Amino acid sequence: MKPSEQIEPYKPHAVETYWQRCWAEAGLHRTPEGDGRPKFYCLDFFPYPSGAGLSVGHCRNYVPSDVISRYHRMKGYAVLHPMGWDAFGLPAENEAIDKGVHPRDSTTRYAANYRRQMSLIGASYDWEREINSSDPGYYRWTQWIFLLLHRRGLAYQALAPVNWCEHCQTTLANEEVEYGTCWRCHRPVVRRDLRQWFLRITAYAEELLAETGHLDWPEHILAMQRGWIGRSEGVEFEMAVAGHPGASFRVFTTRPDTVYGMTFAVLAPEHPLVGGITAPERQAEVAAYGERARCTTEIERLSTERVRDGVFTGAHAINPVNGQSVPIFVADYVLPGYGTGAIMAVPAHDQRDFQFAHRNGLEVVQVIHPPSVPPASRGEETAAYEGEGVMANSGPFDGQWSTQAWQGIADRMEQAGYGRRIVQYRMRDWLISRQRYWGAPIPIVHCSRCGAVPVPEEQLPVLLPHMPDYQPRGDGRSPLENLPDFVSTSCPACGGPARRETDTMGGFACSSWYFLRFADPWYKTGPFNPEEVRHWLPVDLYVGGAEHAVMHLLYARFWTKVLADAGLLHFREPFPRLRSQGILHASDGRRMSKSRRNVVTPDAVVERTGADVLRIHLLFMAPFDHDVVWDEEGIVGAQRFLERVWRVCLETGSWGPGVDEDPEQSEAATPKAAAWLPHSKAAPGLSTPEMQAGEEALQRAVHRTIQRVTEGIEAYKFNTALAALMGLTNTLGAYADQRRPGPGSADRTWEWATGVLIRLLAPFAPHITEELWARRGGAFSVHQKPWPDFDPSLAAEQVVTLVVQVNGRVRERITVPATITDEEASRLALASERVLAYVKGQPKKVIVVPGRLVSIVV
Ligand code: ANZ
Ligand code: ZN
Repeated sequence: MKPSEQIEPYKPHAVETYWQRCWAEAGLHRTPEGDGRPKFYCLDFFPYPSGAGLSVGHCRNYVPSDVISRYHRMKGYAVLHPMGWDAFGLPAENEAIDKGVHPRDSTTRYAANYRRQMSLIGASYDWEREINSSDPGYYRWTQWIFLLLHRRGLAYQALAPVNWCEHCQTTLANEEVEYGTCWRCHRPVVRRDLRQWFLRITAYAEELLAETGHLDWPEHILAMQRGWIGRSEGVEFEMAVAGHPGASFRVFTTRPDTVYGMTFAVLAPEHPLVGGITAPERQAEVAAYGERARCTTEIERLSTERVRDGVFTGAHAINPVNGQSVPIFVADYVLPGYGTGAIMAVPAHDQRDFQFAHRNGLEVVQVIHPPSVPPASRGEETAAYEGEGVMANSGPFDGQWSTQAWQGIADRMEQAGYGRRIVQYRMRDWLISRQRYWGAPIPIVHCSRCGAVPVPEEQLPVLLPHMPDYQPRGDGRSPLENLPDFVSTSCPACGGPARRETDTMGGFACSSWYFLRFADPWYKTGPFNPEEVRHWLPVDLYVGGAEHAVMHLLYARFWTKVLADAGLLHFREPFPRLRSQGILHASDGRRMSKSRRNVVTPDAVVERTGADVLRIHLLFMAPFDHDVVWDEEGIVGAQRFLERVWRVCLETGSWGPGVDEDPEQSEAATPKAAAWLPHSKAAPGLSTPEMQAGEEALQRAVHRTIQRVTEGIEAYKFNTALAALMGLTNTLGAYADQRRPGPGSADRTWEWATGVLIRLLAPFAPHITEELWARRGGAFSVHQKPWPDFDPSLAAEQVVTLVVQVNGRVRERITVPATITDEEASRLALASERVLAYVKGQPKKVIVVPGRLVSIVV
C-alpha cells in the first residue's frame, strides 16, 4: 500500500497519554455492579512491589491478562480485573534493609511506581479496589483467618527441626527452601530445633492432591504440586533391637516385597533412638557424625552423586519376617522428617542402599529377578534392580510375582500385628512463623497459666508497631522482642500478666486469601463480603509464573478449603483455571536482574515506541507460555504493523462526514475524506462484477479473521490472533490499492471491515484503536463496543475446483483455496502425479484462469 501524504503520522505518545486520561476520568475500568451480565474475574498473581520496578518480563504477564480482560468486557461480561500489593514479607524487608529505608516507606513508594508503570502500558485495572497487605485494615483479617485456623486445630506450636537461614535470621517453610538454599538470599539453609508455629496443611494433603485432577492448569505446574505433595503407598512395620529389651523402631517402606532382602537397617542421625542403642565405644563417632549431618543441606543428603557414608551403631535389629538380625547404621541419606526417619535397607533393590552397602562392605541379597534372568550370585550385582519380577530367597513367597508378594507380605505383617499399610505424604506442615519484623504479628498471647491464648477477635488487629530500627537481632528472635510495651500484656483468658507472641506470619499468609478481598475491599465486618464473594468467586482466570507452583498456589488452595469447611465459602478451589506465561530472558540469555544490568524497563521501551507497540511486540514474539529472549530489533515489526493499521483505517475516512457528499466538494472540505482520492482507480459510483467479487472476498476475509482472533484469544494464542490481524490489514491494504470505495457511493464493506479491524485489535492495542475509532466518528469508547460476531459459513475457507489441462485435454481436477495465487495454482497442478504422466521436463507454457483452469502446454 502506498503511504498517503494526507494522513497525519501516527504519534503514539500523544495518543496514549490522552486516552489514558480519558479512561481514568470516565472510570472506564471500574468493576460493574451486579447488572445481570455474566461475571468474569481475571486476576494476576499478587506482586510484591520491588524497588527495581517492572521489567518488560513482568509485562509478559500483565499484558496478556489485560487483553483477556478487555476482550471479555467487549464480549459482554462484567469484568473484575483488580490489582494490589503483597507488601509484607521477607523480600520487601530484605530490600529495605539493603537500601537503608523503612519497608513501610519503600513498599508505598514502590507500589506507586508499579501502578504508574502498569498504567503506562495501558493495563485496565480497577484501581479503586487496590489493596495493600501491610495495611492494618487488611492484615487484621489475615490475623482473623489465623485464629480461625487455630480454632479448628489447624494452627499449632511445636518444637521441631526447622529450616533456618543464618543470613536472613529467620526460619523458612519447606516450600521456601530451594535446593537446600534460602529462596531470598540463596545461601544454604541449616536445620535447627526451634519452637515454631505450623499450619496443618497435611490434613488436606489428600484433597489437595486429588483435586489436581480437576484443575485446568498447565500440566507442568500440576506435576510440581503432585510431586511436592508426594503420595506414597507403603507399609510401616516395627523392628525390635536385639539386646535392648523394649527398644524398637518403625520403618516405612514402599517395597514390602523386598523385606527378605534386608541386610541392614538405617536410622537418621536425628532419630531419637540413636543415643540409646549405640554401643558405648561408638558413641563419640556417632555423635560426631550427627553433628556433620546437621550442617549438610537436605539436597546434598539426598543427592545420588554423593558418597554414601554412615556409621555403625554396634546394635542389631530383628527382621520380623524371618527373625534374622541385621546391623543398624546411622546415615544421613535417611531424613528425619520423612516416614519414620528409619529404613530397612535392601541393597539389591534400592540404589542408595546399594551404594551404601558397597562402600561399607555389606551383604547384597537379591530377592526379585526378571523372569528371564536368574538371581545373580551374591556380590555380583553392579546396580540395584528396582523393577518387578519373580520372588526368590523369600521363604513362602518364592516364585510369586513381586506385586502379588507385595500384598501377601503386607497382609502377613498386618495379621501378625507388627505392621500396617499406610499412605505417606512427602509434604510437611507449613511453618508460618518468622523471626522478622515486616509481617502480620501472630495474634497469640502467652500466659504462664493459660498457655497460648488467642487474641479476642474484637481486639484485632494486633498492630505491627512502628520500629525505625527493625533489623534482625542476631539471636534468632524477632525484633519485636525489643519493645517491652508490645511484649507485655495481659492474658485475655485470666487477666494475669502475659507476653505477646513476637513472631510474625510469613508473607505467604497474606497472599493466601487476597483474591477474596478484591470482591469487596471496603468490607468492614469480616475478611470478605459473603455476597460479593458468592457473585465474583472463584477466579475465572488466574495468570502468573511457574515459580509459585508449590508455594502460593498450594497455600491459597489450602486456606480456601479451610474457609469452605468453616462454611464461609461456596467453593473449594480458588483458581479452577490457571495460565502461566513463559519467562522472558534478557538479550544475553539470562534472567533480567538489576545486578546484571540487563533489565529492560517498559518505561524505556514506551519512550521509544509507545505502549501499544510494546504490547504487540510482547504478544507477537512467542506463544504466551514459551520462554523467550528479549529482542529489541523485532520491535520494528510491531511498529510497522500499527502504522499500517493507522493508514488503512484513516485512508478513506468514509465514516466521517463526506461519505455521501459530492467528491469534488468533499476533497476541499474534508481532508480526511480526500485521503483516498489520489489512489482512486474506480470511476465514481461504478460497480463492476470484479468489484463485487472483491467485496465478497473481503467480507470472507473479515469473518475468517474474527473467528481466528476470537479463537486465538480464547486459547491464549495471542501471537496467532495477531498474525490473523496482520493478514487482514494486508488484505485491506491490497483492497484499497486495487479499488477505492466510490465516492458518492460509500463502500459499506470497506467501512465495516476497517471498523471490525479496529474492534478486534482493541484489546491488544487499546490506545491506537481508541484514537482511530474516534477519528472515524465512533462514539467513546471502542472498548465498550460489542465484540464482532462471525458467520461460520462465511468464515469457512472458500475452495474452488480447478480443471487441469495438458495440451487442451482435461487430465486432473484439483481443489484449492479460493484465494490461491496463480503461481501457487500452477505449482500444485504440476505437482499432481496424473499431470506429471503427461508432462516430461519443463512445460512450454502454463496459463492460469483464476478459479477455473490451469492450462499446460508441452
Ligand atoms: C525399602 C526399600 C526397598 C525401599 C526397595 C525402596 C526400594 P518414596 O517413594 O519417596 O515414598 N525411605 C523411607 N523413609 C525414608 C527417609 N526418612 N529418608 C530417606 N529414605 C527413606 O520413598 C519411600 C522409600 O524411601 C522407602 O522404601 C524407603 O526405602 C525410603 F527396593 O524401603 B524403601
Ligand atoms: Zn535467607
